[in-house]
Amino acid sequence: MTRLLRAEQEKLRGGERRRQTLLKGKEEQSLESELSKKLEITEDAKEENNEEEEGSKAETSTTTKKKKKKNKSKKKPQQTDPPTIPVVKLFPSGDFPEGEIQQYKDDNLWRTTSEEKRELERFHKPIYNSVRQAAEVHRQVRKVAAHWTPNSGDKTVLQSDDVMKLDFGTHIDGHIVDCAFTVAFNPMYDPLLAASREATYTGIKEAGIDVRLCDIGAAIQEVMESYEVEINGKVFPVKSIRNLNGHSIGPYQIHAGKSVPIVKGGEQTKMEEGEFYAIETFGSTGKGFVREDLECSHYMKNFDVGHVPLRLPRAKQLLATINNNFSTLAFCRRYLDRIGETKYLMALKNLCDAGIVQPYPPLCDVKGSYVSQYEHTILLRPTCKEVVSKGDDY
Ligand SMILES: [Co+2]
Repeated sequence: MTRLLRAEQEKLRGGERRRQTLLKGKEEQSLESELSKKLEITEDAKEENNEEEEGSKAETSTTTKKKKKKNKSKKKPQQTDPPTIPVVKLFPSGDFPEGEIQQYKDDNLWRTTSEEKRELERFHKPIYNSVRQAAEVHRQVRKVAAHWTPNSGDKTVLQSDDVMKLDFGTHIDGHIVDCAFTVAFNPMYDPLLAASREATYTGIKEAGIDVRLCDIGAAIQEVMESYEVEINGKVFPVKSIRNLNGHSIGPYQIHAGKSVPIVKGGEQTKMEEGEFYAIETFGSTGKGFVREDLECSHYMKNFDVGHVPLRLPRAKQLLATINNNFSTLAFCRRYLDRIGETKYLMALKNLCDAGIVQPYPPLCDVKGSYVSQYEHTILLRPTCKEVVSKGDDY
C-alpha cells in the first residue's frame, strides 16, 4: 500500500485512471485465523525434521553412502499448488525463516557484533517471528498470484499488454508485511519492471539506522530514472512517481507516520533503530505524478480516532462490524459483501464524513501511461537489516 500525502489527497479530485491495487484486510485475516490454529508440536514431528535434515546431508555428501529409507507417511508436509496447507504446519518447530540479512554500513558497522544489541534482539524475537510468519504466508500466496488467470465473466479482463501490480499485506497479531511486485506478459515492459525492482533494492540497500529519508529518496530516483523503456516503438524515460512513498509500519498500523520518498528533496528525518519500513517504488512512463480517480474501493479506520458518538444506528452497526473484522487494517467493499453486509454505502459514507473511516481511492497517473511497482518490508534490527519479505522470486 502506498501513502499519498494528505494535503495532496485533499487537493486532487478527478483525472484519468491507471493504477490497480489489491487489498489488505479480511483475506489475510481469514488466512491468519487458519494459521493461528494452534499447532501441536509432537516429539514425532521434531524427530521427523532431524531425520529429513540428516537424509538430505547424506544425499549431498559424496563420501557418505548411507541412505535412509524414506517413510512417505512421515514426510514433512509439502505445500500444495495452489497453497492449502497452513504455514504453521510447514514449520513444525514454530520458528519461521529469517528474511535476507543485510549488514549496516559505514558508521553502523559496530552493530553487527555488539553484544548489547544482540541481547536486545533476543528480547524482540517473538515479534520478529510473527512478522516472519506473515512474510512466509506472503511468499506462499504470491506464487499463486503469478499463476492467476481471470475467470470468464469477470468484468475486468487482464489483457496481454497490461502491466499489473500485485500489492497485498499479511499480518500475524498486527505485525504487518507489506510487499508488492509487478506482472507483465509482454517482455517489452521488462525495463520498466527492472527500473522499479532495482530502485526498490537500492532503497533497501541505502536504508539504515540514522539514515536520512531524503537520501534514500535521492538514491532511489537516480536508479529509477537511469532506465528507459520502448513501448510499441516509442521510447519513454522511466520516472519515479513523486507523490508516492514508502512508509514506516507499526502494529496494526500500515502507515505509522514516516514516509520514505522516491525522489530527491524529501524530509531530513532519520530512520531509527527498531523501526519497520515498507520500501516501495513506482516507475511510470507518464507524468510521474498520481491523482485520485475512479470509484473508491479501499477504506481504513483512522488509527488515532477515539470514541466518536454516532446517532445513526446503521452507521453504529457498520462500525462495530469494521471494528470486529478489520480493526485498523485496510478493507474493501468486497470484504464487507463477503461478511454479509448489504446496503452499507450510506453508513460507510457517514463513517467517512465523521472522520472515523478514511476512503483511499485509486491513484492514477495520466491516461495511457504504464506503472510498475516493487515493495519489500524491512526490519531495522539492532544488529542488522532484515528484508523479511524477500523470496527467491523477487
Ligand atoms: Co506499502
